[in-house]
Amino acid sequence: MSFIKTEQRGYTGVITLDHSEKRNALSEALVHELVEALETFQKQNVRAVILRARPGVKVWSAGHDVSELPGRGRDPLGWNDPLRILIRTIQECPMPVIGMIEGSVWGGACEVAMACDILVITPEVTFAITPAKLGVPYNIGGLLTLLNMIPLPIMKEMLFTAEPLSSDQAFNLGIVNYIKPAGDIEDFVLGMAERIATNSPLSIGVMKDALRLLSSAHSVTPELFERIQGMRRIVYDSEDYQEGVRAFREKRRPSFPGK
Ligand code: KGJ
Ligand code: KGJ
Repeated sequence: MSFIKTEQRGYTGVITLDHSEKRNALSEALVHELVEALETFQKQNVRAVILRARPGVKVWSAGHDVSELPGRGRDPLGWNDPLRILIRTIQECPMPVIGMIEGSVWGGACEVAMACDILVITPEVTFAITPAKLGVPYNIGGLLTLLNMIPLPIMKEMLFTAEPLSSDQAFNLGIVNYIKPAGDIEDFVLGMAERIATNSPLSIGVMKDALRLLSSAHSVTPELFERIQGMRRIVYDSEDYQEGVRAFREKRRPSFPGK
């Protein structure tokens, strides 16, 4: 079964998320296809990638596949979790990835968007980061992806309320590059990708990697790392985590005991 569609137009590779039944949730299977598509594009000398969903969707992606979150007591966002693999693949791929976004963007899908190099969105787009609705402790690398894009007070508001950020706010904060009407966005993004493709891919790839390395150049001591991991563990060991994931599966509001 295929959860994405891919197309190559000259030097531009287009990946379309195509699993509307599950609102393009980032399941292991979907992420596997996405990672493979990016690797194939790289081999085929693609110079710019567009990551999009089907035209007109209400949900660009619902984020982490909640049905695949592990039970209580295991890190839900460990190093080999599909979301973590996808984020690293986008960040480490030498071609610029343009996120072309229509519809709402949830949880880990916000991080996928923020891992893209350039964002072009339609006016209806919203971004909501929702681990607090599930009792999930977001991981350190993931927080850093977001922190590199979103000012701290806004990020705190998003994480603590789990409410959506509008397209206008995202644009005014410099999180997204352009807002374009749905009728124009495709031509605009394809044009940008073509212009990127006329420039030196070597120069671009090295600058992208250098920016990634520089923007993650925070020194974390082993003690600090272990301290944060220890704090996160309290959360994924908790009744809150169990309740959050169970409530999602049972399609009801969670009631968090706070322990
Ligand atoms: N994971 C797994 N399945 C999902 C997810 C998801 N994230 N989102 C939706 N689905 C499934 C539903 O369970 C339904 O399955 C189907 O997709 C359509 O969803 O019952 P089934 O048909 O078998 P639904 O809810 O009926 O669609 P809409 O009414 O259109 O609502 C779309 C929404 C995106 C608003 C809604 O599905 C929703 O709120 N989804 C969860 C969004 C969310 O909070 N995602 C963040 C997940 N967490 C993270 O990514 C992370 C990393 N985290 O730390 O928390
Ligand atoms: N270096 C050396 N010579 C230059 C440069 C330059 N950056 N820019 C212009 N010239 C020379 C041209 O070769 C002409 O010399 C003259 O200045 C007038 O330029 O043929 P000559 O008369 O002996 P031109 O192109 O006839 O003038 P305009 O038609 O008025 O155009 C002006 C422009 C600024 C648009 C055009 O010259 C241009 O595109 N220049 C290059 C701009 C550019 O890309 N600069 C970035 C260089 N790279 C970097 O700074 C870095 C650090 N980098 O990493 O890439």
